[in-house]
Amino acid sequence: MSELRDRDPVIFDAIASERRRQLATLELIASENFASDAVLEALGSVMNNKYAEGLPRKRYYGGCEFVDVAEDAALERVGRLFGAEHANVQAHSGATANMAAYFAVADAGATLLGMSLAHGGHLTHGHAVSFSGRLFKAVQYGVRSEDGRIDYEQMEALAREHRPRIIVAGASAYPRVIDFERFGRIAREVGAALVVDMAHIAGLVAAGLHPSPVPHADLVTSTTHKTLRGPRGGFVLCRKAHAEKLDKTVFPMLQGGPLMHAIAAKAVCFGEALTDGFRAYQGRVVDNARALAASLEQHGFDLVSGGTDNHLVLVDLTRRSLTGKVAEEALHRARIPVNKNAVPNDPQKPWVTSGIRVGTPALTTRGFGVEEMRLIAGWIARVLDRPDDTDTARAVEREVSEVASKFPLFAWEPALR
Ligand code: DSN
Repeated sequence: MSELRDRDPVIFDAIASERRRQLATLELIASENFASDAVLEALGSVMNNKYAEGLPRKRYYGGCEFVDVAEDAALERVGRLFGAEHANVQAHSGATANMAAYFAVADAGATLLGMSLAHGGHLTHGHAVSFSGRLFKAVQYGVRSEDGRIDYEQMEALAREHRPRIIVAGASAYPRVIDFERFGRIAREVGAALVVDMAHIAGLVAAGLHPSPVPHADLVTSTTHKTLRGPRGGFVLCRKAHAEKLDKTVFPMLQGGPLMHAIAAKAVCFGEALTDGFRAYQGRVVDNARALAASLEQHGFDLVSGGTDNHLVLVDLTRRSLTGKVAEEALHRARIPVNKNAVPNDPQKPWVTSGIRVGTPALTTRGFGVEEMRLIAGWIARVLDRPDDTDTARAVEREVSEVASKFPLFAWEPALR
């Protein structure tokens, strides 16, 4: 870091401040995590300097023998981790991974059936402002209002009515197990390709704590930085039959040069995810989410679907006459980052919302356990009981800081980055 301090103090200070922020706050944003020092070392390496369009041993540039080692390792490890027939690890992000998966099996103008963002899906599953809603004819399914669970009957009826080319399963704010087998059955019945976006739950799937989509889907997409705890980026798994089309869709159709430093870091992440320690970590993520959900309920919060099976909890603030925006800002003042999130049938606009989404992957990486989850639920309740009261926020912030200072960024790694 000293080189950076001398050459660019503005950016050095911004990074130092961000590091302090990450240490001093209780990160509850469900899609965030803390990558290991080994991942960050690969990410900040000279592999950044190499152009390598193509695939290992089939590149458009010379001098690729060492980046090939990294990409081969990433491909072998991710294949072993998820039991996939084929993988492509070059997608720059989850959105690009989804785009590549869709265009591997469909052309623009095809019908795509995905879960509505307003019900816990994702922008790239057919929302009008995303490429997925602009280039495809999007049809959207959601969750049942009575129990917050995916409305499989609605999804199947829409599939039979619209005969989509693509059915997308997967979510960014859904706390329950997803029945990928059922999605696979209806996809086969209507002649659709099933694309599963497992970005949020990839770590749980790797650890065997959520049923795998791989046996049921034509293509599976993911990011590497959420529960998987790697560098920011994406990847796609698929059946052999789609392999050639997928690779050609990632490059040259959608992307140029792959980010070889990110691919090296993905290889490190997949290697970590193959360990027993990672599986144990995912178990703690789920235990912590259950404890957090139970404590929040004890404090009188309404939870969408009444609880959680995975790493996240969706809190419905409607009965408290609170918006997600107000809650997010109040918790931010107490150093508890969360994100405002729409709840099913939310009357508020997307930048206001009636809920917050909280998740346990990041704090579990830091070593937080069930006891701390109970403390956190109590702090959330205190702040949200009096969201405008700065004295309460300050008092909670002091307690947060005391607990945060007891946990290094990585429970399993003494070095702080
Ligand atoms: N932005 C991610 C999330 O927070 O879930 C999804 O892309």
